[in-house]
Amino acid sequence: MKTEITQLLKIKYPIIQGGMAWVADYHLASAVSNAGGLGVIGSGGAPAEWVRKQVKKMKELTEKPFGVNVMLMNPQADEIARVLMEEKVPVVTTGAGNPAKYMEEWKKADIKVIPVVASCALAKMMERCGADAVVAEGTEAGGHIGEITTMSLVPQVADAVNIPVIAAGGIADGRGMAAAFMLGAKAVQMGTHFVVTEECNVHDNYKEKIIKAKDIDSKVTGRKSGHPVRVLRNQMSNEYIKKENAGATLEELELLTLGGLRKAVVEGNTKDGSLMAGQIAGLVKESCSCRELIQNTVREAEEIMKGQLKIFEA
Ligand code: TUI
Repeated sequence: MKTEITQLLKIKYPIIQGGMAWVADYHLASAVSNAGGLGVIGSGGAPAEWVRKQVKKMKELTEKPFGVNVMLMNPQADEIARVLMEEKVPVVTTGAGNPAKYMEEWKKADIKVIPVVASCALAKMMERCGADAVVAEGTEAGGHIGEITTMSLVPQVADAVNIPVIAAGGIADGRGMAAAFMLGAKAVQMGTHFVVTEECNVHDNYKEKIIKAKDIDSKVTGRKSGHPVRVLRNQMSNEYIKKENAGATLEELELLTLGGLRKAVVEGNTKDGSLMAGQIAGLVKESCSCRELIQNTVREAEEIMKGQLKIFEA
């Protein structure tokens, strides 16, 4: 399955693994890269030296291309940006902000830069700054999100820029991948489905919550504070939304989410933790290896695209 993205990133399949904070460490990312996708280490709110160690481990475990995601609200983002150049990381993705100030240096260091965007305006600005591609992430995604759905965002971004577009948000199988191609994407980024893979080291309780989730089980916290985050519904999200609607202060609300992702990923605390996951969690029914997930997704997408005319036969 050759596309502009497989050629740009020198990977076998046009599947990028979302660089999920706390979730996507070198274990998951190396399994994805070794299976022919692009594994991405999620640096989230971690310190720069943690990122350097992760990258070194990654290099020991794979000779394939890989990436690191920089979460731009991290107070250590500047230091991390430097570590990625020093370690000659092949690909950088960014999230939750505007990476313009790093782009020139990253490009000089020969890094492929792929910002995650939730609007055409940021996509166009990133193209002007020299981005190699963009991930257009719809509001169906888990974690920190924008407002526009994948179905509306991807074709608009594809028309707005000349660099290749990667679709994200609501994609967990070959049907989603085929749909993304129809909308103009040249690859997909998946997060939620990779959380439940065998190589992903999150607590089993977190995986089980995703596997048991139904279509309507995700909720968005923080809409009022301007930092909307999609999580699986639990005691924390219920309380958060109740307090948010009652006009609680930001400080009060922040107390509820403080360290929430760590609680979910490390402790398996499904009551108070932030179980970040996308709306597509309801489709995720079982765990498998990263290789199986990637190959099944690609096979299903290819079969659908070959059989497209059948849609009109009924
Ligand atoms: O970044 C993500 N998803 C994330 S980051 C994250 S870590 C976190 N932990 C606790 C609380 C909050 C975050 C969990 N999930 N996705 C990429 C993404 N970027 N989605 C939306 C955006 C985005 C939104 C607004 C990017 C830029 C932007 O505006 C930039 C600007 O300045 O115009």
